[in-house]
Amino acid sequence: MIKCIHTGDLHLGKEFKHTSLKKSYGNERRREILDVFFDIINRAKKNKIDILLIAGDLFESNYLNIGQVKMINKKFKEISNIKIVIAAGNHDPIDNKSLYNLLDWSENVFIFKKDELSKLVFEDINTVIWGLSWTKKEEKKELQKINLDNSKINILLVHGDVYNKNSKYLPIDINMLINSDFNYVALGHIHKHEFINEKICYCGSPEPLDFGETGEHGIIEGSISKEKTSMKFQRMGKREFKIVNIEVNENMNFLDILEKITNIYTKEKRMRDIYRVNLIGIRDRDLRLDITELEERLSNKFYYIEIIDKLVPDYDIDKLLKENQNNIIGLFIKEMKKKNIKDPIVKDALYLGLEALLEEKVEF
Ligand SMILES: [Mn+2]
Repeated sequence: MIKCIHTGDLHLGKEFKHTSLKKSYGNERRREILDVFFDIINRAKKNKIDILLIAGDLFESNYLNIGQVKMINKKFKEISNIKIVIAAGNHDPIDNKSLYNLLDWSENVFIFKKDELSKLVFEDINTVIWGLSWTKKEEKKELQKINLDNSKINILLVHGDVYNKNSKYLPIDINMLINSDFNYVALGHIHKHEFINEKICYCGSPEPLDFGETGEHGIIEGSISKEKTSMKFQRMGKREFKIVNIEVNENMNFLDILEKITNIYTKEKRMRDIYRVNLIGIRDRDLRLDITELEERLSNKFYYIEIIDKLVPDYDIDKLLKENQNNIIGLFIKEMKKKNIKDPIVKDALYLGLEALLEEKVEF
């Protein structure tokens, strides 16, 4: 039995160019990702694991410098009795200017250098690790079938896409994996952790990178033997991305909305996580909602918040009907009035429909 940590998609050095994020925020995120990387190394040491698997995109080769790579190597050296096996991904490919080739790596670091499957045999722990690295930013090659030595523990380490056969990101035949005798398949590329079955898993990014990566993030950790694989998700991320819908109604003013947003989570969570708030529902037609002002007023209550205004104004239905007796807008209002307009679903449908119709009217 061997103890393993499976990680990948760290994207060390990533530049956060998202326009709505403040500049200082990008620098801080970069540091936090590095901190999570150090946390993983410390955890590997503390839990006395045998192998640390890194399934690609350890860093972003365009943004990391050699000094930072040396720092990563020094950390690897600190856990010299742990084998670190790396398969490069599309953000850190082994090409002619690869940072992987610029350094004498610590003796416990093993990097797959080819874009064809090869194996590393570790006799001392009776384990074979199969893997390949990307050598360019796109990899259309399909993963070929492998003959395994079943007297040993077999692990596959690869950065690729099991969901799309036509993917330009190394398509992998999922059925081939499911029907194989691998004791564990450590995948990278998809940033949300996901077990395809108990032996095949995407580790996800340990620290989430954007609003496409909501929910908990961390590593996969556990034990692997020829008889039994027991790998589990372990939360590691410092912050979470959260997308929240907040319902507004026509009786709420600026301060009411401000208060409602502030009260969504505890102070601890507000100061930790990264929020995108969608304002949904109906607003008072006289309320001029300045989103920038709202964000500014909330900036000391949240670590990070961005607000998206999806509100529909509270229309003066009778006035609109009077003005639009002979067109589609009037017809629409008359139809909707036949239903129960106090029903929130009918009301929403009426206001959303009016918004679309009135917008069109302005355009023509
Ligand atoms: Mn990635």
